[in-house]
Amino acid sequence: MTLLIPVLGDQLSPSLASLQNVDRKTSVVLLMEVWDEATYVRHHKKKIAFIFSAMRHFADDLRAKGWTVDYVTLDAPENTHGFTGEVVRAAKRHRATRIRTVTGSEYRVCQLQQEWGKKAGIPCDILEDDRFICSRDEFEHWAKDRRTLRMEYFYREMRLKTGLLMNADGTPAGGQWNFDHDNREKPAGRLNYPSPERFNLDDTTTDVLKLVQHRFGDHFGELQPFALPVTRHQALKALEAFVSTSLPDFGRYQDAMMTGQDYLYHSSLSLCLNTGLLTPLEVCTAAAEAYKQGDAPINSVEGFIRQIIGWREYMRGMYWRDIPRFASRNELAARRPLPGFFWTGQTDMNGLAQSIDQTKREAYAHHIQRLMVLGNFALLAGLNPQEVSDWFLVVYFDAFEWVELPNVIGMSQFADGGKIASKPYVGSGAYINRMSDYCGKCRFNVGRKTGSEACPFNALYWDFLARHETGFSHNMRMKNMYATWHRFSRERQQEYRSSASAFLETLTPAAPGWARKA
Ligand code: FAD
Ligand code: DLZ
Repeated sequence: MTLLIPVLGDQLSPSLASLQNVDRKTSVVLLMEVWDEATYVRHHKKKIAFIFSAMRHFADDLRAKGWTVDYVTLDAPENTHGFTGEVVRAAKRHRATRIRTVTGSEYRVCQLQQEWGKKAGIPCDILEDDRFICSRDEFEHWAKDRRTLRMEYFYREMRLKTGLLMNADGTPAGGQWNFDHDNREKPAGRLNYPSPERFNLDDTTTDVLKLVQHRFGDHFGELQPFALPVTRHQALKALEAFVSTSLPDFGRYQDAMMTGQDYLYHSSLSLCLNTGLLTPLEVCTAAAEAYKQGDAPINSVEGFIRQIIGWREYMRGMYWRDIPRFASRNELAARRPLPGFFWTGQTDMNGLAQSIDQTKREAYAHHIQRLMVLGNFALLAGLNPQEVSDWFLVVYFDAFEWVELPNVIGMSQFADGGKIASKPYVGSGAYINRMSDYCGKCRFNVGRKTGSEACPFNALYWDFLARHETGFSHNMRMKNMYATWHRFSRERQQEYRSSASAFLETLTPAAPGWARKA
């Protein structure tokens, strides 16, 4: 009687359902480094290194707790380089009589898991992933029969369910559910910015870095320096450091962008959350505790908790409602190829250049850089959402399809026709100038509206609204934008549109093969 327990690269939680209530003496945990997963898109080098190192450390932690672990490295001679092949091989190797696994976070992987039992010729139990706060069934129950599925109402349900930031009488702490309106400050340059907790390399990570440089050296991004948390212990230290140093100012500077400040007051905990080194509930509980102790204000703590029990859980629910169709949605019929500068960072638009440069170095950009610089540009320029989505899936250390896709196709590119966002997230150069210091150092002039010296975001913004007027003019949240557009003279409108066309003509498509093998 041997139970085989395959654990996937984003299931690195001691609390994982498949590891509970089983006899360790008759079980073998299987972790697999496989080429198929490392290359189905050509992930950023840092992301692969992080996942392999975290997997290897997780295996060591399990062994120290008395588990038998079979760890298949990428270089193992017989490695079939696919999940199914490795599960079948391990089932034979250990004469397994049963497989027990937690459902994959991505549709593609779940499809593979369905075959495991049949291919290995033994029963395979697929358990629910209970590390999320809202189960897929519970989300479906919330969503069915609703006309619109806005995050805010879902979030309130999650506040009630978890009791986070709730008063004893069922009212929200601080008297409001949402403090977003307090969270839009641009920091003055003189502030001392905190840095996220970073960690020294050990032998395991050093080996992984060599492997990644050797096998994935031609992937996007910089591998070194590498100092990410790769164990649960380090992830807990990173959480502690965030709560004590950054959380107090997280709220007011949440939307700000500053040259040379890659993280500002953001947590960069997404990679720990998405791989299971931390659970969403423990992260939120730590933040709520800081509020209770008077160490962080309500606008910061509420804003932070909303991102996790609100947006993160909601995105997962929306992903499972629409996948596999989600991946190919293109409701705005955007067809322009992704420009090459997304990969090289070589553009005169400073906000884009800065955001791409830090993405290359860190495999990280914070939410507003992703949404209002990179995503905003892609949407305004009418870039093909599937190419945009592939780019986002490759470049960020936290990018897993279940969370990347709804953020890109839904929230950022409006390619789902508005199921996630009630209006497109678009802004002209004025928005970027208000929230960052990028424009002062840009060769384009953010104050100029049209012409070759003007910030391209300005003409692209009006051109986007004009292109999609039929679709959006009835949207009440866009009424003011269209009212302004219609106050412009015909000539001025034409100038915006010609300026946008002239700019779009200058874009050179990316060479094939950056995101997926050509
Ligand atoms: P913080 O600002 O510190 O926020 C705390 C946590 O809240 C994050 O760690 C994350 O777990 C969660 N969170 C915040 N916003 C969102 C959101 N919109 N959806 C889901 N969770 C959220 N997030 C990913 O985890 N993976 C992705 O691949 C991803 N792709 C994105 C693509 C686009 C175009 C956009 C606009 C957003 C994307 N996000 C993604 C959401 C968000 O930008 C990141 O979660 C966040 O920037 C991670 O940095 P952080 O940990 O410092 O976040
Ligand atoms: C992203 C990734 C990478 C790069 N490599 C592996 C791997 O070698 N082994 C593994 O178990 N998981 C990897 N992952 C994560 C998977 O692609 C996928 O996101 C999860 O298995 C979904 O549950």
